[in-house]
Amino acid sequence: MANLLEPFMRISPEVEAALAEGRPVVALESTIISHGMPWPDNLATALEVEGVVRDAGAVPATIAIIQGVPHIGMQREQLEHIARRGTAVQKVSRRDLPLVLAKRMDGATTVSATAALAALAGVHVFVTGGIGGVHRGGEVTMDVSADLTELGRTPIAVVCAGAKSILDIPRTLEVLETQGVAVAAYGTDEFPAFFTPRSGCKAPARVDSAEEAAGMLASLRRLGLGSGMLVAVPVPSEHAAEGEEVEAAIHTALQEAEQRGIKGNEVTPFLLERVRSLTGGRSLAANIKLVKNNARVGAAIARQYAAQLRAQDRREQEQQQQRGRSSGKQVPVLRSKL
Ligand code: PSU
Ligand code: MN
Repeated sequence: MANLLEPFMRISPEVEAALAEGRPVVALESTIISHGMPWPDNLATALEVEGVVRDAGAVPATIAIIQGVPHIGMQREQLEHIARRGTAVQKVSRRDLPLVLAKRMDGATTVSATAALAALAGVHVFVTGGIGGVHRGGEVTMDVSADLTELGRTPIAVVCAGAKSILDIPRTLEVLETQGVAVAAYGTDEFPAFFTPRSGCKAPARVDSAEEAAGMLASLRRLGLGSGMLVAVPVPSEHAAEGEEVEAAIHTALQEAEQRGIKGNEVTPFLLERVRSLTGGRSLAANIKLVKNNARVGAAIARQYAAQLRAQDRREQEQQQQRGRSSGKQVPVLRSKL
């Protein structure tokens, strides 16, 4: 099936078929593969997370840029290419998209670029590990991840485990509010802090099921606000990393970043890598478990969302048919296929 966005974007046949039929699709990012985890765990995790999404009844759409073309849904060889090259691949946030496309470069997309591309392709549920946020000291440096402003302008539900405490979590929540992002913690009142369910910050809202989260997404889309939402899933307690050990590693990593003058888009990858090596890889194990848990929840939300759109289509068609008998009007385009 020809795609209107070709050749600017390539949607895999599997993803395209699912979208055309209104079946659930879950977007996945690729910076977590290139910059968030080391080879070969990164490839293994990327494939396993896709498997979790499939097993939960949705189609995974991992997003990355290959020779200047955004791919929505990747072949195994393409994933392996990004995973092997690791940090040599350009990290691509929204601002980097024009350059990477124009120069026909490869790129691993962050939450911001992934969300933008997913929404263009018609995918409205997106799973990741942790989102970017306001960095500690961000009130001075203004280092605020483009992930936050993206959520303010893109109608998508991002499912994550909250934000790592390498970030300033209270200010991250403030910016999300300013951006108009609907933030809900999943099954808890507290906003989770990635490795631990506790951040000390109350979540602005709470949902207790995939159905409730999907209901929020459906409302947000129906209103046409154009902004997005964040579903923050706490790490299951059996996988929570030792809080104190990770906190100590984060403290050391932050000091090192400061001493070495790490700036801009290198800050997050530097901190993630230092925390991983300072905890002897234990944080990586927790990281992998938690992304898979998010994938299960995200796939369930995508399924519920698809079911809600289908139910809405049916209701509207019935109403239209009733009205149509008297006025002869056309039946509207199916909402589940938009
Ligand atoms: N936080 C994590 N793991 C990650 C990232 C953040 O715990 O892999 C990645 C995501 O791709 C996120 C990006 O979108 O880092 C944010 O980078 P920055 O802080 O430069 O905006
Ligand atoms: Mn930054």
